[in-house]
Amino acid sequence: MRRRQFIAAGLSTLAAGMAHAQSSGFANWIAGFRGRARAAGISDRTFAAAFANVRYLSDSVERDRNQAEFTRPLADYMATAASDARVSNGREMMRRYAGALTGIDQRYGVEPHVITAVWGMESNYGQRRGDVPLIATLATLAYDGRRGRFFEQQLIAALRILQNGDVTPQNMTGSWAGAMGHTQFIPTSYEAYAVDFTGDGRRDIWADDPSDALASTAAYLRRFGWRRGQPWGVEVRLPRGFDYSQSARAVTRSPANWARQGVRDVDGAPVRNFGNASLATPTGAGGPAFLLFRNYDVISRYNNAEAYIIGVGHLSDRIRGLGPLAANWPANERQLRRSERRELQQRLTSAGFSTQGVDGRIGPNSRAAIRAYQRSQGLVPDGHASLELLARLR
Ligand SMILES: [Ca+2]
Repeated sequence: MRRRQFIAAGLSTLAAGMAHAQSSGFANWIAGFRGRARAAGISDRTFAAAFANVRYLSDSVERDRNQAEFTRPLADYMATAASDARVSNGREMMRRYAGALTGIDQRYGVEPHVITAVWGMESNYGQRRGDVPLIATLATLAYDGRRGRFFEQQLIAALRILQNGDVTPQNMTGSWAGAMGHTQFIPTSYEAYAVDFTGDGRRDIWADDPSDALASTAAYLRRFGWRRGQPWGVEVRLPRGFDYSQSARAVTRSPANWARQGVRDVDGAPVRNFGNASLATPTGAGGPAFLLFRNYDVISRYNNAEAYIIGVGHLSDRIRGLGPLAANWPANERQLRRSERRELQQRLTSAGFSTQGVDGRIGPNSRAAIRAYQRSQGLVPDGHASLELLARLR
Protein backbone atom coordinates (compact mmCIF):
# COMPACT_ATOMS: atom_id res chain seq x y z
CA MET A 1 0.00 0.00 0.00
CA ARG A 2 2.71 2.39 1.03
CA ARG A 3 4.75 1.45 -1.97
CA ARG A 4 1.79 2.09 -4.23
CA GLN A 5 1.31 5.51 -2.70
CA PHE A 6 4.96 6.18 -3.27
CA ILE A 7 4.63 5.27 -6.94
CA ALA A 8 1.47 7.36 -7.27
CA ALA A 9 3.21 10.31 -5.65
CA GLY A 10 6.20 9.80 -7.89
CA LEU A 11 4.01 9.68 -10.96
CA SER A 12 2.12 12.82 -10.06
CA THR A 13 5.40 14.64 -9.47
CA LEU A 14 6.53 13.40 -12.86
CA ALA A 15 3.25 14.51 -14.45
CA ALA A 16 3.54 17.93 -12.83
CA GLY A 17 7.10 18.18 -14.10
CA MET A 18 6.02 17.24 -17.60
CA ALA A 19 3.16 19.73 -17.50
CA HIS A 20 5.59 22.39 -16.37
CA ALA A 21 8.03 21.55 -19.17
CA GLN A 22 5.15 21.57 -21.63
CA SER A 23 3.84 24.91 -20.45
CA SER A 24 7.27 26.54 -20.55
CA GLY A 25 7.82 25.01 -24.02
CA PHE A 26 4.45 26.37 -25.08
CA ALA A 27 5.22 29.79 -23.66
CA ASN A 28 8.52 29.84 -25.57
CA TRP A 29 6.71 28.82 -28.72
CA ILE A 30 4.18 31.64 -28.31
CA ALA A 31 7.03 34.12 -27.84
CA GLY A 32 8.59 32.91 -31.11
CA PHE A 33 5.28 32.85 -32.91
CA ARG A 34 4.65 36.47 -31.94
CA GLY A 35 7.32 37.57 -34.39
CA ARG A 36 5.83 35.52 -37.21
CA ALA A 37 2.35 36.90 -36.44
CA ARG A 38 3.74 40.45 -36.49
CA ALA A 39 5.34 39.75 -39.88
CA ALA A 40 1.92 38.56 -41.08
CA GLY A 41 0.41 41.90 -40.13
CA ILE A 42 -1.03 41.10 -36.68
CA SER A 43 -0.80 44.11 -34.37
CA ASP A 44 0.60 43.80 -30.85
CA ARG A 45 -2.77 44.90 -29.52
CA THR A 46 -4.65 42.14 -31.38
CA PHE A 47 -2.04 39.60 -30.34
CA ALA A 48 -2.11 40.57 -26.66
CA ALA A 49 -5.92 40.45 -26.50
CA ALA A 50 -6.07 37.12 -28.37
CA PHE A 51 -3.46 35.42 -26.18
CA ALA A 52 -4.52 36.97 -22.85
CA ASN A 53 -6.07 33.77 -21.49
CA VAL A 54 -4.50 31.15 -23.73
CA ARG A 55 -3.26 27.96 -22.14
CA TYR A 56 -2.02 24.67 -23.53
CA LEU A 57 -4.98 22.32 -24.25
CA SER A 58 -3.77 18.75 -23.91
CA ASP A 59 -7.25 17.50 -24.91
CA SER A 60 -6.84 18.96 -28.38
CA VAL A 61 -3.54 17.15 -28.90
CA GLU A 62 -5.01 13.88 -27.70
CA ARG A 63 -7.96 14.20 -30.03
CA ASP A 64 -5.74 15.08 -32.96
CA ARG A 65 -3.57 12.01 -32.32
CA ASN A 66 -6.42 9.59 -31.65
CA GLN A 67 -8.70 10.29 -34.55
CA ALA A 68 -10.27 6.94 -35.32
CA GLU A 69 -10.49 5.70 -38.86
CA PHE A 70 -14.02 6.02 -40.19
CA THR A 71 -15.28 2.43 -40.29
CA ARG A 72 -18.83 2.92 -39.05
CA PRO A 73 -21.41 1.01 -41.10
CA LEU A 74 -23.06 3.35 -43.60
CA ALA A 75 -26.42 2.10 -42.30
CA ASP A 76 -25.62 3.59 -38.85
CA TYR A 77 -24.13 6.77 -40.24
CA MET A 78 -27.13 7.44 -42.47
CA ALA A 79 -29.58 6.62 -39.67
CA THR A 80 -27.98 9.45 -37.66
CA ALA A 81 -27.45 11.82 -40.58
CA ALA A 82 -31.12 11.78 -41.54
CA SER A 83 -32.78 10.59 -38.34
CA ASP A 84 -36.49 11.36 -37.90
CA ALA A 85 -35.56 13.96 -35.27
CA ARG A 86 -33.02 15.65 -37.54
CA VAL A 87 -35.49 15.68 -40.43
CA SER A 88 -38.32 17.17 -38.39
CA ASN A 89 -35.99 19.68 -36.70
CA GLY A 90 -34.72 20.64 -40.15
CA ARG A 91 -38.25 21.29 -41.38
CA GLU A 92 -38.92 23.35 -38.26
CA MET A 93 -35.70 25.36 -38.76
CA MET A 94 -36.55 25.95 -42.39
CA ARG A 95 -39.91 27.43 -41.28
CA ARG A 96 -38.35 29.45 -38.47
CA TYR A 97 -35.68 30.99 -40.70
CA ALA A 98 -37.77 31.10 -43.89
CA GLY A 99 -37.16 34.84 -44.30
CA ALA A 100 -33.38 34.62 -44.15
CA LEU A 101 -33.22 31.41 -46.18
CA THR A 102 -35.38 32.86 -48.96
CA GLY A 103 -33.20 35.97 -49.07
CA ILE A 104 -30.06 33.83 -49.14
CA ASP A 105 -31.51 31.71 -51.95
CA GLN A 106 -32.27 34.86 -53.95
CA ARG A 107 -28.76 36.22 -53.44
CA TYR A 108 -26.71 33.03 -53.87
CA GLY A 109 -28.99 30.62 -55.73
CA VAL A 110 -28.77 27.78 -53.20
CA GLU A 111 -32.06 26.27 -52.07
CA PRO A 112 -33.14 26.55 -48.40
CA HIS A 113 -33.35 22.78 -47.85
CA VAL A 114 -29.75 22.33 -49.00
CA ILE A 115 -28.37 25.02 -46.68
CA THR A 116 -30.49 23.68 -43.83
CA ALA A 117 -29.12 20.16 -44.41
CA VAL A 118 -25.49 21.35 -44.21
CA TRP A 119 -26.41 23.19 -41.00
CA GLY A 120 -27.99 20.02 -39.59
CA MET A 121 -24.97 17.89 -40.44
CA GLU A 122 -22.35 20.38 -39.23
CA SER A 123 -23.76 21.46 -35.87
CA ASN A 124 -27.20 19.87 -35.46
CA TYR A 125 -28.76 23.26 -36.31
CA GLY A 126 -26.45 25.28 -34.11
CA GLN A 127 -26.63 23.04 -31.03
CA ARG A 128 -23.02 21.88 -31.45
CA ARG A 129 -21.14 24.95 -32.61
CA GLY A 130 -18.18 24.03 -30.41
CA ASP A 131 -17.14 25.81 -27.21
CA VAL A 132 -13.37 25.30 -27.33
CA PRO A 133 -11.45 28.61 -27.18
CA LEU A 134 -10.21 28.87 -30.73
CA ILE A 135 -6.89 30.65 -30.35
CA ALA A 136 -5.87 28.27 -27.56
CA THR A 137 -6.65 25.11 -29.53
CA LEU A 138 -5.03 26.35 -32.74
CA ALA A 139 -1.93 27.53 -30.87
CA THR A 140 -1.70 24.21 -29.03
CA LEU A 141 -1.91 22.22 -32.25
CA ALA A 142 0.50 24.52 -34.08
CA TYR A 143 2.98 24.08 -31.20
CA ASP A 144 2.40 20.31 -31.02
CA GLY A 145 3.62 20.09 -34.57
CA ARG A 146 2.01 16.94 -35.96
CA ARG A 147 0.19 19.18 -38.43
CA GLY A 148 1.93 22.31 -37.23
CA ARG A 149 2.10 24.19 -40.52
CA PHE A 150 -1.60 23.76 -41.20
CA PHE A 151 -2.61 24.87 -37.71
CA GLU A 152 -0.24 27.84 -37.67
CA GLN A 153 -1.77 28.99 -40.95
CA GLN A 154 -5.24 28.67 -39.36
CA LEU A 155 -4.02 30.51 -36.26
CA ILE A 156 -2.76 33.46 -38.31
CA ALA A 157 -6.10 33.57 -40.16
CA ALA A 158 -7.96 33.47 -36.82
CA LEU A 159 -5.88 36.43 -35.56
CA ARG A 160 -6.67 38.37 -38.73
CA ILE A 161 -10.38 37.69 -38.14
CA LEU A 162 -10.06 39.09 -34.61
CA GLN A 163 -8.13 42.08 -35.90
CA ASN A 164 -10.90 42.71 -38.40
CA GLY A 165 -13.38 42.99 -35.53
CA ASP A 166 -15.83 40.34 -36.68
CA VAL A 167 -15.80 38.66 -33.26
CA THR A 168 -14.21 39.08 -29.82
CA PRO A 169 -11.55 36.64 -28.54
CA GLN A 170 -14.04 35.51 -25.90
CA ASN A 171 -16.73 34.65 -28.45
CA MET A 172 -14.35 33.04 -30.92
CA THR A 173 -14.99 29.40 -30.14
CA GLY A 174 -15.16 26.27 -32.22
CA SER A 175 -14.27 22.60 -32.37
CA TRP A 176 -10.92 21.36 -31.07
CA ALA A 177 -9.78 21.23 -34.74
CA GLY A 178 -10.65 24.87 -35.38
CA ALA A 179 -14.05 24.58 -37.14
CA MET A 180 -16.22 27.52 -36.15
CA GLY A 181 -19.85 28.41 -35.86
CA HIS A 182 -23.12 26.99 -37.15
CA THR A 183 -21.65 25.53 -40.32
CA GLN A 184 -18.12 24.86 -39.05
CA PHE A 185 -15.84 27.01 -41.17
CA ILE A 186 -12.12 26.78 -40.52
CA PRO A 187 -10.48 30.24 -40.34
CA THR A 188 -9.04 30.26 -43.88
CA SER A 189 -12.42 29.24 -45.35
CA TYR A 190 -14.04 31.92 -43.25
CA GLU A 191 -11.68 34.55 -44.62
CA ALA A 192 -12.33 33.48 -48.19
CA TYR A 193 -16.06 32.85 -48.11
CA ALA A 194 -17.87 34.18 -45.02
CA VAL A 195 -20.35 36.97 -45.69
CA ASP A 196 -22.24 39.57 -43.66
CA PHE A 197 -25.83 38.83 -44.56
CA THR A 198 -27.45 40.82 -41.73
CA GLY A 199 -25.71 44.02 -42.83
CA ASP A 200 -24.29 45.02 -39.44
CA GLY A 201 -20.74 45.09 -40.81
CA ARG A 202 -19.64 41.88 -39.07
CA ARG A 203 -19.51 38.37 -40.48
CA ASP A 204 -20.82 36.72 -37.35
CA ILE A 205 -21.08 32.97 -37.78
CA TRP A 206 -20.94 32.40 -33.98
CA ALA A 207 -24.09 34.30 -32.95
CA ASP A 208 -27.33 32.58 -31.99
CA ASP A 209 -28.82 34.13 -35.14
CA PRO A 210 -27.53 31.75 -37.86
CA SER A 211 -28.19 34.11 -40.82
CA ASP A 212 -24.55 35.06 -41.51
CA ALA A 213 -23.43 31.43 -41.15
CA LEU A 214 -26.12 30.11 -43.47
CA ALA A 215 -25.41 32.79 -46.06
CA SER A 216 -21.70 31.99 -45.80
CA THR A 217 -22.43 28.34 -46.55
CA ALA A 218 -24.51 29.36 -49.57
CA ALA A 219 -21.71 31.67 -50.75
CA TYR A 220 -19.26 28.78 -50.41
CA LEU A 221 -21.42 26.35 -52.39
CA ARG A 222 -22.09 28.95 -55.07
CA ARG A 223 -18.38 29.65 -55.37
CA PHE A 224 -17.77 25.99 -56.18
CA GLY A 225 -20.48 25.93 -58.83
CA TRP A 226 -23.78 25.01 -57.18
CA ARG A 227 -26.52 24.70 -59.80
CA ARG A 228 -29.89 25.71 -58.48
CA GLY A 229 -32.58 23.14 -59.25
CA GLN A 230 -30.14 20.30 -59.87
CA PRO A 231 -30.32 17.52 -57.29
CA TRP A 232 -27.14 16.15 -55.72
CA GLY A 233 -28.26 12.71 -56.80
CA VAL A 234 -31.30 10.54 -57.43
CA GLU A 235 -31.83 7.03 -56.11
CA VAL A 236 -32.14 4.51 -58.94
CA ARG A 237 -32.72 0.82 -59.53
CA LEU A 238 -30.35 -1.19 -61.68
CA PRO A 239 -31.36 -3.86 -64.18
CA ARG A 240 -30.45 -7.49 -63.61
CA GLY A 241 -26.99 -8.22 -64.99
CA PHE A 242 -25.93 -4.57 -64.78
CA ASP A 243 -22.28 -4.00 -65.70
CA TYR A 244 -20.80 -2.52 -62.51
CA SER A 245 -17.65 -1.38 -64.29
CA GLN A 246 -19.79 1.64 -65.16
CA SER A 247 -20.22 2.47 -61.47
CA ALA A 248 -17.34 4.95 -61.25
CA ARG A 249 -17.24 8.70 -60.73
CA ALA A 250 -15.27 9.09 -63.96
CA VAL A 251 -18.03 7.48 -66.08
CA THR A 252 -20.63 10.16 -66.82
CA ARG A 253 -23.59 9.86 -69.16
CA SER A 254 -26.89 11.60 -69.73
CA PRO A 255 -29.86 10.29 -67.73
CA ALA A 256 -31.43 9.24 -71.07
CA ASN A 257 -28.34 7.16 -71.84
CA TRP A 258 -28.53 5.54 -68.40
CA ALA A 259 -32.23 4.89 -68.94
CA ARG A 260 -31.51 3.06 -72.19
CA GLN A 261 -29.34 0.70 -70.15
CA GLY A 262 -32.22 0.05 -67.79
CA VAL A 263 -31.23 2.47 -65.01
CA ARG A 264 -34.51 3.92 -63.73
CA ASP A 265 -35.68 5.88 -60.72
CA VAL A 266 -37.29 3.90 -57.90
CA ASP A 267 -40.74 4.34 -59.51
CA GLY A 268 -39.46 2.85 -62.75
CA ALA A 269 -39.34 6.10 -64.72
CA PRO A 270 -36.26 7.48 -66.52
CA VAL A 271 -34.45 10.06 -64.37
CA ARG A 272 -35.06 13.64 -65.54
CA ASN A 273 -32.31 15.32 -67.46
CA PHE A 274 -30.53 17.39 -64.80
CA GLY A 275 -27.26 17.10 -66.71
CA ASN A 276 -24.72 14.31 -67.02
CA ALA A 277 -24.49 11.89 -64.14
CA SER A 278 -22.31 9.10 -62.86
CA LEU A 279 -23.57 6.01 -61.10
CA ALA A 280 -22.66 5.15 -57.51
CA THR A 281 -23.22 1.99 -55.52
CA PRO A 282 -21.51 2.81 -52.19
CA THR A 283 -22.15 -0.64 -50.69
CA GLY A 284 -22.15 -2.62 -53.92
CA ALA A 285 -25.07 -4.60 -55.31
CA GLY A 286 -26.49 -5.08 -51.81
CA GLY A 287 -27.52 -1.48 -51.19
CA PRO A 288 -28.83 1.75 -52.67
CA ALA A 289 -27.71 3.01 -56.10
CA PHE A 290 -27.66 6.64 -57.17
CA LEU A 291 -27.19 8.77 -60.24
CA LEU A 292 -24.92 11.60 -59.06
CA PHE A 293 -24.95 15.06 -60.61
CA ARG A 294 -22.42 17.84 -60.51
CA ASN A 295 -23.83 19.27 -57.30
CA TYR A 296 -22.52 16.13 -55.59
CA ASP A 297 -18.99 17.41 -56.31
CA VAL A 298 -19.94 20.84 -54.98
CA ILE A 299 -20.97 19.33 -51.62
CA SER A 300 -17.69 17.39 -51.65
CA ARG A 301 -15.87 20.73 -51.34
CA TYR A 302 -17.32 20.96 -47.84
CA ASN A 303 -16.14 17.52 -46.82
CA ASN A 304 -14.87 15.02 -49.36
CA ALA A 305 -16.21 11.85 -47.76
CA GLU A 306 -18.78 9.84 -49.67
CA ALA A 307 -20.85 9.15 -46.55
CA TYR A 308 -20.93 12.86 -45.66
CA ILE A 309 -21.95 13.99 -49.14
CA ILE A 310 -24.73 11.43 -49.42
CA GLY A 311 -25.74 12.26 -45.83
CA VAL A 312 -26.13 15.97 -46.64
CA GLY A 313 -27.87 15.21 -49.93
CA HIS A 314 -30.31 12.73 -48.48
CA LEU A 315 -31.05 14.92 -45.44
CA SER A 316 -31.79 17.82 -47.80
CA ASP A 317 -34.23 15.64 -49.74
CA ARG A 318 -35.97 14.53 -46.54
CA ILE A 319 -36.22 18.12 -45.27
CA ARG A 320 -37.92 19.21 -48.47
CA GLY A 321 -40.47 16.43 -48.09
CA LEU A 322 -39.16 13.42 -50.00
CA GLY A 323 -39.36 10.00 -48.35
CA PRO A 324 -36.66 7.63 -47.10
CA LEU A 325 -34.52 5.69 -49.57
CA ALA A 326 -36.26 2.75 -51.25
CA ALA A 327 -33.29 0.39 -50.78
CA ASN A 328 -31.76 -0.44 -47.41
CA TRP A 329 -28.12 -0.01 -46.51
CA PRO A 330 -26.65 -3.37 -45.50
CA ALA A 331 -26.94 -3.71 -41.73
CA ASN A 332 -23.72 -4.18 -39.74
CA GLU A 333 -21.38 -3.96 -42.69
CA ARG A 334 -18.66 -1.74 -41.34
CA GLN A 335 -16.22 -0.13 -43.73
CA LEU A 336 -12.74 -1.58 -44.19
CA ARG A 337 -9.76 -0.13 -42.37
CA ARG A 338 -6.81 0.97 -44.44
CA SER A 339 -4.83 -2.08 -43.24
CA GLU A 340 -7.68 -4.32 -44.35
CA ARG A 341 -7.87 -2.64 -47.74
CA ARG A 342 -4.15 -3.26 -48.17
CA GLU A 343 -4.57 -6.87 -47.16
CA LEU A 344 -7.41 -7.26 -49.64
CA GLN A 345 -5.19 -5.87 -52.41
CA GLN A 346 -2.33 -8.19 -51.42
CA ARG A 347 -4.57 -11.25 -51.34
CA LEU A 348 -6.25 -10.43 -54.65
CA THR A 349 -2.88 -9.93 -56.30
CA SER A 350 -1.49 -13.21 -54.93
CA ALA A 351 -4.65 -14.98 -56.12
CA GLY A 352 -3.89 -13.79 -59.67
CA PHE A 353 -6.17 -10.73 -59.73
CA SER A 354 -3.64 -7.90 -59.74
CA THR A 355 -4.70 -4.59 -58.20
CA GLN A 356 -1.67 -2.89 -59.84
CA GLY A 357 -0.18 -1.98 -56.50
CA VAL A 358 -0.97 -2.09 -52.78
CA ASP A 359 -1.78 1.37 -51.46
CA GLY A 360 -4.88 0.80 -49.33
CA ARG A 361 -6.98 2.87 -51.72
CA ILE A 362 -9.73 1.12 -53.63
CA GLY A 363 -9.59 2.78 -57.05
CA PRO A 364 -10.54 1.62 -60.56
CA ASN A 365 -7.74 -1.00 -60.73
CA SER A 366 -8.70 -2.57 -57.42
CA ARG A 367 -12.37 -2.58 -58.36
CA ALA A 368 -11.57 -4.26 -61.68
CA ALA A 369 -9.56 -6.92 -59.82
CA ILE A 370 -12.42 -7.45 -57.36
CA ARG A 371 -14.92 -7.84 -60.21
CA ALA A 372 -12.70 -10.40 -61.95
CA TYR A 373 -12.32 -12.33 -58.70
CA GLN A 374 -16.08 -12.16 -58.03
CA ARG A 375 -16.80 -13.46 -61.53
CA SER A 376 -14.41 -16.37 -60.94
CA GLN A 377 -16.35 -17.21 -57.78
CA GLY A 378 -19.81 -16.92 -59.36
CA LEU A 379 -20.61 -13.81 -57.28
CA VAL A 380 -22.32 -10.64 -58.50
CA PRO A 381 -19.33 -8.71 -59.92
CA ASP A 382 -20.06 -5.36 -58.28
CA GLY A 383 -16.42 -4.50 -57.45
CA HIS A 384 -17.31 -3.68 -53.84
CA ALA A 385 -14.56 -4.11 -51.25
CA SER A 386 -16.29 -5.66 -48.25
CA LEU A 387 -15.32 -7.56 -45.12
CA GLU A 388 -17.16 -10.57 -46.52
CA LEU A 389 -14.97 -10.50 -49.61
CA LEU A 390 -11.83 -10.22 -47.48
CA ALA A 391 -12.98 -13.17 -45.35
CA ARG A 392 -13.47 -15.26 -48.49
CA LEU A 393 -9.95 -14.45 -49.64
CA ARG A 394 -8.35 -15.36 -46.31
CA1 LIG B 1 -23.63 40.25 -39.72
